[in-house]
Amino acid sequence: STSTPKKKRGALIAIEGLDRAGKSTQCQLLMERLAERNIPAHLQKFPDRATPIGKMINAYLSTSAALEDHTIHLLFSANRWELSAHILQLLNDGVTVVLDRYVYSGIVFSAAKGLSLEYCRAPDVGLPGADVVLFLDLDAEVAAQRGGFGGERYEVQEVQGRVRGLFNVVGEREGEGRWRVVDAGGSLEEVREVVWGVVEKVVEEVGGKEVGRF
Ligand code: DGP
Ligand code: NA
Ligand code: NA
Repeated sequence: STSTPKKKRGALIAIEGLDRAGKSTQCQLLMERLAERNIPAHLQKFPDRATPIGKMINAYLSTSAALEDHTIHLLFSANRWELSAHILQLLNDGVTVVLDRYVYSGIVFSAAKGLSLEYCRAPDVGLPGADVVLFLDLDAEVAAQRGGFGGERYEVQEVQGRVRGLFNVVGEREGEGRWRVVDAGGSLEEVREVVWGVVEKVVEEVGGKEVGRF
């Protein structure tokens, strides 16, 4: 072909799991590894508590504000939408984006309160689709023993147990190609190497493929 080769896009990597599964630590370790390999990368945490919507979410999570279930659900989704154009831009500029939680947390934490899975996924439909989701899987009891949960809403073992079951339901729908279950019960180094083994391939493979949509 005579056209100039298209610049390789970045990969969209979502890290999911229960509270205390080690997501934020693994995101940090992954960012370090990407930097070592000279792969341009950006870390985006959800919820992003810095925006005006994020401040409302923070007030809800810290239990200083009460919000009706559908209302807070839509705010979490709006928080992802308000950052979606930026994420898309980064990906198309060749930057790999690592997400510390994404639409999957969005679905399961609200579904754990009794909202239907169909309702819960609807507002996120159309967001940039993750190329791969690493689900850091941990028994809710083990999670609770890891220095204990903080005092935020949802950080109780019973809720986390329901959330874990729902993550597995949602993961089955996503299929093995996209959804990778990682045993988060191992050491930091063990988990880091499993995560890297998956991410290295995905970053290589996304190549000329367009960014998908959730
Ligand atoms: P973190 O900042 O990662 O500790 O997450 C805050 C809490 O909010 C955590 O318990 C998971 C939950 N959460 C994250 N995203 C969503 C979402 O989109 N919807 C709901 N309902 N909860 C979420
Ligand atoms: Na938390
Ligand atoms: Na975290």
